[in-house]
Amino acid sequence: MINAKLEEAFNDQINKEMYSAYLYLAMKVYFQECNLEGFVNWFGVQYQEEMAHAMGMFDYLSERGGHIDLRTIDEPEVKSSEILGIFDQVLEHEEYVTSRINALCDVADEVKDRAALNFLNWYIKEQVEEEANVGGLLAKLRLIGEDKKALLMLDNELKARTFVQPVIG
Ligand code: OFO
Repeated sequence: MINAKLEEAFNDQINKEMYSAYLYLAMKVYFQECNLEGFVNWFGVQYQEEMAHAMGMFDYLSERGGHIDLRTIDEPEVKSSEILGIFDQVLEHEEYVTSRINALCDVADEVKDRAALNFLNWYIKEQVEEEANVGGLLAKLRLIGEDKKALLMLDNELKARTFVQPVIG
């Protein structure tokens, strides 16, 4: 049976992963309204990934005999109406999620749950990848600046991203 404090931390993180999905869905709406299909696709995949992260923890908590407590998901706020500003927010959000995963690991460490720490290693690696991907996109967007042709080329590139169901844990 999972420790109650760790169970609470997992439930909180499930909610945060679902919020991430909801935030990226709101960003997808923004790009739909700009008719930038590649960015729409990118955020659609991002949404699917976040839901997979949430469900990975959902399934794990269930496997460990924990109680899953589904909570209210906050309304997502897209803070900028500029593409660069939106990606700045994505990076800031991912850095926040990384800090929350680290905090979840701290709880697993505190209650000496080695199995949970082992499971959470997947999320640690995933966050490194997520931050690197978004950082790379931000660097490209900075290079592009006001060049609309280059932006359309990047949009075209982003159409190729596909969702691959991750094997978590
Ligand atoms: Fe779930 O990794 Fe992004 O937020």
